[in-house]
Amino acid sequence: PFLENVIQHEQFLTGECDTTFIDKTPELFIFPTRKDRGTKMLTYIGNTTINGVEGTIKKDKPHFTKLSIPFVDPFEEMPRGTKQILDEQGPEALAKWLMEQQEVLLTDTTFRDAHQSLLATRVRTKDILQIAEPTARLLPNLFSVEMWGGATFDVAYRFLKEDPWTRLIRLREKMPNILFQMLLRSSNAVGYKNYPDNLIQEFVEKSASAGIDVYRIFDSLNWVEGMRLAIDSVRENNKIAEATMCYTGNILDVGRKKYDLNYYLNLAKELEEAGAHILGIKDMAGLLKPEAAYQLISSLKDTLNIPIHLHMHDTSGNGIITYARAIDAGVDVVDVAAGAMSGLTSQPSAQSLYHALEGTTRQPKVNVANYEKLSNYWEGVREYYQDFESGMKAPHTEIYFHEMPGGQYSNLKQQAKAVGLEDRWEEVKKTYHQVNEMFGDIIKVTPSSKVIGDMTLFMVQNNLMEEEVYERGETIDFPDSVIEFAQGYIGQPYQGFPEKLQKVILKEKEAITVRPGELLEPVDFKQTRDYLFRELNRPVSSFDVIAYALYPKVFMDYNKFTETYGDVSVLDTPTFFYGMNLEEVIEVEIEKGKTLFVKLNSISEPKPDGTRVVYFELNGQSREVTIKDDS
Ligand code: 3PY
Ligand code: ZN
Repeated sequence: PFLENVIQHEQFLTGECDTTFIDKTPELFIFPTRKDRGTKMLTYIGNTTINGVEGTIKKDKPHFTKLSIPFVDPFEEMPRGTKQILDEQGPEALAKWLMEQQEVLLTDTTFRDAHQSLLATRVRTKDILQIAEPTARLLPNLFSVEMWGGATFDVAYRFLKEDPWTRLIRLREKMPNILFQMLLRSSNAVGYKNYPDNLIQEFVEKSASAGIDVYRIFDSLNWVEGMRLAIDSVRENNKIAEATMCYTGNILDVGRKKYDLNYYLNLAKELEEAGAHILGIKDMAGLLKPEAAYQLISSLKDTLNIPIHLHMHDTSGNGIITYARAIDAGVDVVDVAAGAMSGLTSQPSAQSLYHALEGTTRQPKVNVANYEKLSNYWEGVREYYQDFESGMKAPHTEIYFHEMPGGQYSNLKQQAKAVGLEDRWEEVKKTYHQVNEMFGDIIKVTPSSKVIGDMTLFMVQNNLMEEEVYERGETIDFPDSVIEFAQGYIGQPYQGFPEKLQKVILKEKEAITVRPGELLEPVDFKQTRDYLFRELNRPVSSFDVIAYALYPKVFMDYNKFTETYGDVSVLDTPTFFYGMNLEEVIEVEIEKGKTLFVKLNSISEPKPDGTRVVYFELNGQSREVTIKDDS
């Protein structure tokens, strides 16, 4: 632990250590007390068996078929990939290389957006890690793998009870050849509000050192002022700034002027001037129609000197045609997911696109048979997460009407259900459209989409009509996110706020027009570290400090959880979600080379105090834990 403490120490990491370093850092000599990992783990399994896990339906653990992990030879040399181009030649050379390729390149989003959009972001590190090396070896020609950022960071701590930094570091070890890409919400980082500038800079620096190469940087209102700091930070770290415009509306609709072709061309030019190595187009809801894609990409190709990377969701079912037209127009990279994790609210399928482009000069250079093998693996894994499926069974063209982002659809449906609006889902979608109009037709993506979503549920729940919002606004307590939006705390919408509505929401409150980050006190990292060290009584890394600064409560709850239950990331996913069935035996590798065998023997009837005793065998020895039955 001493060595671990030292190498994580901020001063040590800066390299400014002399012989007084050890004297001045007595905390390095405090080691965490060794707790009984076995008991903690049995407590988690016992509790999950009896009480279930938030978000899943409590039931006996279903039978799952064995996962098929494609065989790859770990002793063979790792094939070279885009990561080597970046590391050896830098981001500009990588961008130039990209423009020189004849075929379209692919970003695989299976590790991030695909499961964020299909399975409420619940895919655990264990399931990603064991397919990481096969992916690196079987698909070395990918442009990048999107595997971090967006909601994955928060959900890892909050629901999966695992550390997202560990996911990044361990995946990096397994995949040294392909660029790692993340989604960065500019001044919202991987959170839902604006953070101080120094936190954004620190986040970029530390994530870059831990392994991120490509940053897809967007602002939820397409407000370039809100993106500059993130773009500059990425450039300073010699990584790839993929400055991104979010696509909304429909440039083919001549009646809808706000977001027309010129709007996007001007925005793209501004982003190029702001330092983008690549221009990202983020069609978070899947609204870009095929002909619109052709016109947009063709015009951008005439306007820009940087490559273009297109991201979309396949909710309408038109994803592949849109991609095909975008590819005809010269797009350089598109986002796809492994077949079994593609389609609907996720990205279009990699294999479908491959076959769709047969006979053209731009067919991607990936081995489609290898993609099928990886896809088979994901088909099995997806079963584990069946309780998180949204229930959408077929393409939804109504997306063109409500414009809800792929990642929000299942989430909002869950939220609506939680507040008893399950039967009024149709009304919710209509109101979502109406609220967008009330707000002046804004870009809708995290966190601005949350503002629209919160206002929508608020209006439906309270049976509020639009006129009533204006008439009775003085007496209405609007949701916090809506007030913050009207205050300018998530940035400035294109063409401003609708004045009347803003006034009603703000009441006595003032609105700002500057970048919120300018007004926020910088984070004191040293003080935060000291505080965490005292509270957690364990070595504190820079990663912990950032996580705490982003979401203090979520991070502290996560730590409290691990104090009680230990590191549950080592459990297989069915056990993590459903606990164990009677007489079942599982193997848990708690660290490399150290495996525990766990058998669940029996569970007692509840005692008068509501507890049950759960009887296990741990490596052949009887063990019992007492669990409160919450039912
Ligand atoms: C995110 O911000 O997490 C998104 O995926 C938005 O589309
Ligand atoms: Zn997306």
